[in-house]
Amino acid sequence: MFIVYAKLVGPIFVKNRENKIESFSTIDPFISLVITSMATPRGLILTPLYFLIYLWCFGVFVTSAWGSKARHFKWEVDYMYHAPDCLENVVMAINGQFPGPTIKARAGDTVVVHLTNKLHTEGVVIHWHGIRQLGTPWADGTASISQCAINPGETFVYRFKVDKAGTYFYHGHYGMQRSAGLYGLLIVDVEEGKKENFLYDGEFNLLLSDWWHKSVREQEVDLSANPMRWIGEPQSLLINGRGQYNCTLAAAHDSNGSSLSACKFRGNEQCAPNILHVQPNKTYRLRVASTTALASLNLAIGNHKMVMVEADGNYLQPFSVNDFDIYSGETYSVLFRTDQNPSNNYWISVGVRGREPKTPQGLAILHYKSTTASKLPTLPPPRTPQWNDYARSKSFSNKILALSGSPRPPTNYNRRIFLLNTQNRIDGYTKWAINNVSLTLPTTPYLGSIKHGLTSAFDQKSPPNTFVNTYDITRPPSNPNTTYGNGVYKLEFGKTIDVILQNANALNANVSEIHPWHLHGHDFWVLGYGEGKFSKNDEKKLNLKNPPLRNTVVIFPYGWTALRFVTDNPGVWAFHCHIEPHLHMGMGVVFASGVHLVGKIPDEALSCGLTGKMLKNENHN
Ligand SMILES: [Cu+2]
Repeated sequence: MFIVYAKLVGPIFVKNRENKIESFSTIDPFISLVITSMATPRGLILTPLYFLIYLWCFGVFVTSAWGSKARHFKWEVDYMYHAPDCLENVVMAINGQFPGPTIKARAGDTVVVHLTNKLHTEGVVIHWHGIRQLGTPWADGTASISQCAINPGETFVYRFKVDKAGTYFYHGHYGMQRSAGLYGLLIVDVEEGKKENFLYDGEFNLLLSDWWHKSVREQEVDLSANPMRWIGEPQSLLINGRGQYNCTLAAAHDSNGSSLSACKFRGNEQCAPNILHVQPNKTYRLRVASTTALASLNLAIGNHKMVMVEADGNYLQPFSVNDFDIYSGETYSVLFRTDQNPSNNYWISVGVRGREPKTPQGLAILHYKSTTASKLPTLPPPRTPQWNDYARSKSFSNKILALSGSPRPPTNYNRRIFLLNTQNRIDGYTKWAINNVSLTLPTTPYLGSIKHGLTSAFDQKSPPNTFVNTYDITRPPSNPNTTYGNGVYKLEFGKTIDVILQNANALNANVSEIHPWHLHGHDFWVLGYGEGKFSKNDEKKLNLKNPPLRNTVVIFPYGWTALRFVTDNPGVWAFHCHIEPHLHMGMGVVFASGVHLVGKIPDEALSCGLTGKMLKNENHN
């Protein structure tokens, strides 16, 4: 991989595989041991019995002969009262925690989650976002695709290998349960005894989300109503599940003339801000994941530059930034150096991009231990860039390149699929459609119905491979009608697939939205972004030299994004817009590949629909 040459003062030097030294200025590294802090629940009395329960609930580590571990977790999903933004509301919680517990593992470990559904009237599943589920497609946690939703009172065991170090998260993937707060972080460290590609003194995790006061049940009804009632912008942005509504932490700096008064905290409120405690003159790793339902975000740390080093569990060619955009479904690691005046504290601010922001910034505090934590930063929070400055966003996205020495994409593709993203209507209902098909999921999970040849479970006709080349992406659809569909793109196993995501005008004139697309079961290479409709001339603009590997990529308004992946993981995989209301309105497709190579699917994953009937009949015979 590569080595960081550290100096007390000066730029960071990175040595790549070819032994060439590259520098990427602005922060001064400092060699020290990696300190990882493990959170333990406060006030837990560890009597022997409780100790055993504690081990069971919060991770029992069984070391295998190879040094990798099986990490067991026993989780219960339920609703609870909580005040994420100081206003009491109902949230989805895991073991009474919101956000859910952070899973920490090492590359090569097996994670085992015994998930019990304690909800009274709803099913549940959990998707492990960014984990490819190599050989375990039934553990991907997508209702109707990889498994049946877990019924109230029932338990499902997710058992999967975390094969690659990186920053990941998990979230609900049934209805809009992610919007209800069903999410948490999944951090995979490098294997025991191996060193990370860069050095740092400590690390922090920030899980970003957006929050509505309206219940998710109502939001779902709103979006499915005729006419559709748009849910609007979120009331708050949450950092690690904490935000502030109707008051501001930065009242002293409020130059926008907002009438919000200062928030008052004793410190133990559920909505009290996160404080990151740092020592001066150290290097920290900040792991950031966005599980927003809608908002595209930008994050900055007052006065501190950052160096981007990881995206979606893949190493980047390091580059320095003052702030960075993060779309729903993406994760990043950045390094920053605490080289500012140590007698001050600094804001970490998160604001909305890509939609006219009606939500105040989310704030956290970077606290230099040389001063008191309660001292509010003297400088105002960093301003979020103009929401519609897309040139700025594109320039950032184009800087994201793979670390030299990373795997390169195959030079040629075997199949290229064009996916036109449009907003449409069906009988007056507002929908999102791909190549004029709005996805509706079947009752039987595809993985089971395809594996067992149950052809009546879904439409056997493939959805269109492309769209008419006369389609005008700059105007609202001339014929906004679309159809529902549940067909599958059957991709030949072991082939190289290109997908050209093509954005277009929505139903209203002069509106084209950002859509972050997320692929399950694979990482893909982002070959490039472009304006307008993808054409033959764009072919030569594709980057085959050092494209980044990702699992989520954005399409910009009126633009296209090209990506490439290899169908090397047998299973049925969702590929969809990560904006929760858009997916709810049909914005996704399903890829199936090599299903005949999938091993024995656990019965519990198939206990519904036609596979459920099949299993019942087998048991009777
Ligand atoms: Cu979308």
